[in-house]
Amino acid sequence: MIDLLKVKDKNFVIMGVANERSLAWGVAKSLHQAGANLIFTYRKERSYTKLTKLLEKTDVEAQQVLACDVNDDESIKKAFSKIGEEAGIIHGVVHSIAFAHSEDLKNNFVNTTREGYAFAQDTSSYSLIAVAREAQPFMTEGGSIIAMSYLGAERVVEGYNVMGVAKAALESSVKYLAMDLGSSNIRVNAISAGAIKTLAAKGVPSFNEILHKIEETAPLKRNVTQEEVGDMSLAMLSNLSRGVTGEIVYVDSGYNILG
Ligand code: 1JT
Repeated sequence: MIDLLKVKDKNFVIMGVANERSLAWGVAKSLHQAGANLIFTYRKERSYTKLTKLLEKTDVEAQQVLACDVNDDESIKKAFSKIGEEAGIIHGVVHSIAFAHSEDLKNNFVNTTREGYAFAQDTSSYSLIAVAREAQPFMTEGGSIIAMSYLGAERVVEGYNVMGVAKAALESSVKYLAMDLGSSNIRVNAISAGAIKTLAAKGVPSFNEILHKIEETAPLKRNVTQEEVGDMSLAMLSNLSRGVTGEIVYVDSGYNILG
């Protein structure tokens, strides 16, 4: 078969696998099927344990597994210099990281605290800029960076609150980064994924309602899967999307087009 993807034996950094349901794990599975080399970063010890178990029980292999705390510039610098040392060239980065205090997703948006706002922005949005800056020196053959977003960035989705504002900043950052890094042939895009039951969605009281509404009303009349997000991510990381940058690509059964 002709190799249209051109990801085989290339090096991809995947940030944000917390467990089997993580979107980042979906991306890992798709990249692995296509023959890519995978480098994982984690923050929590718990995520490291889960990731190790996933790597044991599947045929997905890791070239490297490193700690990286995206709230800490030094930690990001250290992780990427270790990756650069061992892998040499980085061809792609998957940013699948977001966090906010649970009270900021439960309370009314008007009660968002200054600290909660800053924390959501720092973890979920600024981190992409810091990661792109540290990855760039190693992306000497050009490449692709993707981030994960959600419809709540542009529309009011009840309860998404401070995360919606953080994702709005993330989507805008994708566009400014695409402009900056374009001359190095590094593309930057976001996937706006439909609602999927991940660890992040746990504890969202209205989540089942959201899933049902999508089944009833979205053009495809069903919810999307982690694998579908993984496959579009693969496309955005691959040579197939070489003319696309600064874009927000929806993998959401078409739900976002509804009026
Ligand atoms: C975070 C959380 C980021 C949940 C997220 C997320 N991106 C998507 N989701 C799922 C979701 C969450 C809510 C929602 C709709 C979808 C939680 C931890 C912080 C990061 O509201 C209707 C709240």
